[in-house]
Amino acid sequence: MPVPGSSPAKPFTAELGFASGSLTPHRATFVRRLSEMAGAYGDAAAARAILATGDDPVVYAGYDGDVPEEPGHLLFRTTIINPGTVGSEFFMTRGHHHVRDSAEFYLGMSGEGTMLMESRDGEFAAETLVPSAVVYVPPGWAHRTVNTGGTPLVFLAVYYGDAGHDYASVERSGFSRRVHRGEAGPEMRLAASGLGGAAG
Ligand code: S6P
Ligand code: ZN
Repeated sequence: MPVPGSSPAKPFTAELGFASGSLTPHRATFVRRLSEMAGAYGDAAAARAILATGDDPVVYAGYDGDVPEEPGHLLFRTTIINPGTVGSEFFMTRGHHHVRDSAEFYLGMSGEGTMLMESRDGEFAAETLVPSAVVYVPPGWAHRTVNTGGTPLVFLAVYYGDAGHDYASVERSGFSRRVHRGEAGPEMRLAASGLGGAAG
């Protein structure tokens, strides 16, 4: 049954490039460079130093499936997070809440990473995102994805057509944990402040 007010979308098939993150057909693409999210990283001086060289690396990019952003539809989007660090903190997404608290799931397609999730009352969770993993994000949990590997981290996200994205709350207080390159591998560290308040 069509949802009142929604676009009369027809059935279709899209093709996913598991290694590249390509999505064919797609409605739009997006690119997020370091200059657009330098404040997200714990080491502001390291972010400034990279940008001062004149380099503005692409931290992540992706493709939006050709689906209307309307109630009743399921949006799907690929993301490709490049490998890299700012200081010792791994490249990651800005992270967001959905405006309408609603669930989402991610499918890992290539590379390795960690999803940081935080509920509105400050509960924290982390899940590993690797090929074949399906990670469930419950309604009301902010989420950020971190590339902890040496290759691009590629994944598909599926979420409600009217979910919307709220970046402001994450920009204000960040997540309570950060993921750094440690001597023995990725290390989860407490941030100076987070969505759940001061970490410690
Ligand atoms: C959408 C889903 C992902 C992210 C994407 C970029 O709800 O969670 O597709 O949009 O990984 O992250 P961000 O935080 O910049 O939207
Ligand atoms: Zn989301």
